[in-house]
Amino acid sequence: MKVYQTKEIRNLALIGGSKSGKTTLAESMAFEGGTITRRGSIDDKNTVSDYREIEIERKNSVVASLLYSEIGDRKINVIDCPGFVDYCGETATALSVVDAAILVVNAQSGVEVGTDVAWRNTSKNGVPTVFAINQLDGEKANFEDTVKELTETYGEKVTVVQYPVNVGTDFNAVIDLVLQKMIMLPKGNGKAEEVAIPDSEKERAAAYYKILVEASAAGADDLMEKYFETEDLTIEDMRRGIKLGLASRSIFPVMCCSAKENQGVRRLLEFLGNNVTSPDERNGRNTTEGVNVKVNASEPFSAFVFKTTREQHLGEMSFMKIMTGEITEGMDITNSRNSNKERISQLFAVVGKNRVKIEKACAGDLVATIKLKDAKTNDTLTSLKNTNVVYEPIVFPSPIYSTAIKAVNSADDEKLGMVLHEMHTEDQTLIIEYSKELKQLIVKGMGEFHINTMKWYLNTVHKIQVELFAPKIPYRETITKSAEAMYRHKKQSGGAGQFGEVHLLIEPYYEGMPAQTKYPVRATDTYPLQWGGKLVYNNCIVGGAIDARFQPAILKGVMEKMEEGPLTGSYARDIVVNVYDGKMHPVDSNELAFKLAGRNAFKEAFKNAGPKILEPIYDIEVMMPAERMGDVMTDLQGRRAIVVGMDSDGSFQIIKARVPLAEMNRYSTALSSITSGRGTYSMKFAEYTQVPADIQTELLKAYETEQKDEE
Ligand SMILES: Nc1nc2c(ncn2[C@@H]2O[C@H](COP(=O)(O)OP(=O)(O)OP(=O)(O)O)[C@@H](O)[C@H]2O)c(=O)[nH]1
Ligand SMILES: [Mg+2]
Repeated sequence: MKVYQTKEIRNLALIGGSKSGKTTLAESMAFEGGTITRRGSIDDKNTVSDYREIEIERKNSVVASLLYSEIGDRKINVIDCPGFVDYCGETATALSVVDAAILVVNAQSGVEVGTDVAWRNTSKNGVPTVFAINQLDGEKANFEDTVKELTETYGEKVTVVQYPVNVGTDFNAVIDLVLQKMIMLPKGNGKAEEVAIPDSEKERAAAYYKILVEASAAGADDLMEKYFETEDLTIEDMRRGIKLGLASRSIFPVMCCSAKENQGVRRLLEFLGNNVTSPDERNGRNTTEGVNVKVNASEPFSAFVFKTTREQHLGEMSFMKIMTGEITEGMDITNSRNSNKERISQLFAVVGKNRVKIEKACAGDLVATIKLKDAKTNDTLTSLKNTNVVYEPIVFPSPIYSTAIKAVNSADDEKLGMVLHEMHTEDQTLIIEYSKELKQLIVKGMGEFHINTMKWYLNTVHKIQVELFAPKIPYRETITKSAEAMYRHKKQSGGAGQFGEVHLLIEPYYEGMPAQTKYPVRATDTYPLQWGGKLVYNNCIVGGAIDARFQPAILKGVMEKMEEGPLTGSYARDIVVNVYDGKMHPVDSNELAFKLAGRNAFKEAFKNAGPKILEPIYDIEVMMPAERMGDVMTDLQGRRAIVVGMDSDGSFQIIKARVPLAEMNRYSTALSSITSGRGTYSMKFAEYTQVPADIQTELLKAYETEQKDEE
């Protein structure tokens, strides 16, 4: 294979609604670009892109696949992303390394949930976007309605560059306004043919052309001026305007195809090759020090690892975008994260499941290698001369769905932990945490479907049967008023006895509070707690009632009870402890005795200090189509939410609210059903607040029952 130079490379992501035809289009692109010789199909389960067992079984994409096509002297790299919103981490990956997106829209169903999500991702990342209206051969295809919906939803910058002469089973030609030709598109693998626009289409073509010219004028100031003066542009100017406007997102060209029948695909590739910028022309990638590095072939080698996968028979495969310089087989490189030296043993151009061995690749290219000892997603690889570069990581969406997980057979526990860890390295939107506090292994993901995919892998590939259940809520305990207590720990059994007596006063802690004056404080220490909040420990002992050497033991006893709060065993927080009196025994007093006395005195005082259970509150932002706002609001109110603001984004409304975590179990599934899949949300921890009295009673009861069960 030829070594492609930076200027000859184009990097694109195929994104869009689930089942709009991205993988089928990727297949036809690979076929047209000569990298496969036979077109597979989703129904025959033999595409190069959806080759993983789960993808074949489910007939949808789960993992983004890299493919490429060779068209003329260009190499067009395409990342085929899954459309299902739970796999949005894959889209985030792709959009962070490409220069444009092909947003595939199914002409049989118009704008869908996934279209919206994909669109928002391109706007958020500022990625130039071309719409490919697919499935024009489908019986229910409607081009005009689809375009109307697109312009209504995404604005007038959505501009027709091609339109189909007929749609449905008769789909066999498009009018291409850039070429000013009609392109005859035979179904299957026949060659497209350009002919003059027939008289019957001239009027329609002229109407669309007028809109295209006006839209392309927005691509550059001089074109705009020219257009204002003459209300027209030459074809060359219009073409220049499209290219510039695409890059600056002032035009979103609409192209036509049938991926399944391989109609319009070659022209789409040519259009992309001609109009999408080469990797060196766009913004580069920032380093962690904020320096923007542009793709550049003449610098020493550096690359960004954007994905790792585990491939059958090959092991771990690392996908990288070469940012600067070039990479060659056998090259020695360094991983900036850990300064590990690595050797590039083999280098591949990738077409889904197929790999083509290459010896060299240049800046801008997307390639893969295998057998790196320790390269992970987001790592920077450099040549030995360039080791101080570290590229900024991909920002993945935060997981919104949590579940507790355990192996059905406890003998699998260790393996489960290991496999989950491996899965996280391949999919960073899957987060694994062992919660010491809850004593549960927690998995967080992008939704119930995402978690089910994880379960499928565990069951089918790794043969681990698992159980999923709702995670416990990390409650906290605190007090609302002052209280005093004393405790005497006394034990006389046989030989040496134990004796310690502690008197203490506890108070609710708040920032900037004055010290109590009843018992003058002789020494004070503030302990920020790992689980949030503080413990202030005041030594107020006078006259040597308790030796200073026993203070650490008393503190330890208090801390132990803070770790396992007196009400429900949850962590306690925000308390001031004043130890003001006590007694010692000349022989029997020791650390253990004072620890137990401290612990029990604290527990006693806590009970009388207006103890309260606190629950975690999250800030959530829910986005939904305006017409579903009422239903979303009603549902949120049923979850004890407090609405704090509202906003809008196009035809979408945003509700900002504060909701107790305890009410958010399976929210993504509920929201999806209320909004027919069109709602999305994000959530972030805000604070701990007291639970309402009825809920406190319920929790206390539940804890009591749990304790009894354990006895
Ligand atoms: N009639 C028709 N069907 C198509 C076309 N493109 C795709 N399909 C069918 O639509 C279904 C989904 O196609 P895919 O290529 O898997 O769609 P996708 O967008 O990759 O789906 P996800 O990856 O799951 O989001 C399959 O049954 C395809 O055969 C097309 O151009 N015309
Ligand atoms: Mg797919």
